[in-house]
Amino acid sequence: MLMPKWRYIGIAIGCIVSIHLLLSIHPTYRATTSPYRFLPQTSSNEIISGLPPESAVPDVSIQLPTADDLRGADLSSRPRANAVFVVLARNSDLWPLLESIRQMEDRFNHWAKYDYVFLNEEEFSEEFKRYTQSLTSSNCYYGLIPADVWFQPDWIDEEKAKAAREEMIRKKVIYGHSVPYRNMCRFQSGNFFRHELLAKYDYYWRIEPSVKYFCDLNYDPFLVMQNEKKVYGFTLSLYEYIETIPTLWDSVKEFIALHPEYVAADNAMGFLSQDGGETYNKCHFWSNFEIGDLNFYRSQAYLDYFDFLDKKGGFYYERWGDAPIHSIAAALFANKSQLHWFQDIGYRHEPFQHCPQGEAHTRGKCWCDQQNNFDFEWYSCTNKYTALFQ
Ligand SMILES: Nc1nc2c(ncn2[C@@H]2O[C@H](COP(=O)(O)OP(=O)(O)OP(=O)(O)O)[C@@H](O)[C@H]2O)c(=O)[nH]1
Ligand SMILES: *[C@@H]1O[C@H](CO)[C@@H](O)[C@H](O)[C@H]1NC(C)=O
Ligand SMILES: [Mg+2]
Repeated sequence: MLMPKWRYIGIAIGCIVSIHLLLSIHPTYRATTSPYRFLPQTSSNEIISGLPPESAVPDVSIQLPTADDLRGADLSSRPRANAVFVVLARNSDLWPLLESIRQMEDRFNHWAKYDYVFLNEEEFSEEFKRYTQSLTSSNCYYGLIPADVWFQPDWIDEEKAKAAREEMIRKKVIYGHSVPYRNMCRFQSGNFFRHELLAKYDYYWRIEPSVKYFCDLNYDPFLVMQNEKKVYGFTLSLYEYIETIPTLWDSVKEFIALHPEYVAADNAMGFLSQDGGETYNKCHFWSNFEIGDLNFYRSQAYLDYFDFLDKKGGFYYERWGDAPIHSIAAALFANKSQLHWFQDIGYRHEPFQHCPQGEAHTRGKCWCDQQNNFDFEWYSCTNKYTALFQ
């Protein structure tokens, strides 16, 4: 009988040898020249239970270091993306926002060390700057949004906009009364990526106040975006309130009739429509979480698309949200393989959450209840996403 100590050492050596064998035959690993050891890629599929067949969700070559690889490792020369966290916020959002930032630091950014850009149509207070910067060792930049890209444009007929707001109040549409909310939606739809503080970056991850990040992230999702040429990453999807977008789809159809060349060959129309584009099923990725390619928004296709929609006035005559605006563009102007469901990022924005299932939950040391998971609830659209790959 071996002494317990020797038994552990034996097991440890056994593990190292078998991991080494596994890695040495794995192409992703062989191609990697990284300062820390990577585990082989995980099929996105094996981390969820009760889901459609193996091939349902595209395989992603996520390179996964273990938590131990990261602890104390020298990551200074690790592969990085040119990426940034983007936070649109008011000074009054400070405290709920700190909850989100603190979690992002604890779960991911303490080792990844990406910058933050904070944007506001008013000057950020000294207090806001001090407390946000105090939570991170990364660079924080604070930008003022120019009035002409924030406020309701002069060419909007205020009488008509006001009548629309009053109608929405009557119908009890959430934020239906609010002009600032509409300014926010329009800015997030068509202008955030043009802010000068974002000019030097290629990828962004949006953070909102009062959200939760449940799991440790031991790989860099920005590198997934970059290596796989993804343009849009999400965790949650759902149906939009039709009262907020009654004429949006007609406008989109008009636009793509004018510009069929912008529609990607292998697009994700099936996520948006069950009749080949005739009607919109109201599905969208929930944009309070999004990891995206800024150059996608800077493309002529997106700029023309936003401009066309903006001229329709629907941000003010209705209450078009940035979630359907981003989602429709990503689904139509990119190939479906360029959308990515970040299944292993546990996330909550009231009142819904995505909780990683099975092995991913363990690997991420997630603290969400796996039973509390919106993915395949009736009001989720994620089954329309997975169906794209069946
Ligand atoms: N600077 C600024 N930021 C805003 C304004 N309105 C909203 N935001 C920010 O824009 C993002 C979206 O606003 P939210 O109020 O969270 O909207 P929502 O997620 O649809 O609704 P909630 O359920 O209330 O979270 C958040 O990051 C807010 O901090 C505004 O008037 N000015
Ligand atoms: C989509 O894929 C096709 C090949 O299937 C390719 O020709 C095209 O350039 C891709 N479109 C985009 C927007 O990447
Ligand atoms: Mg919010």
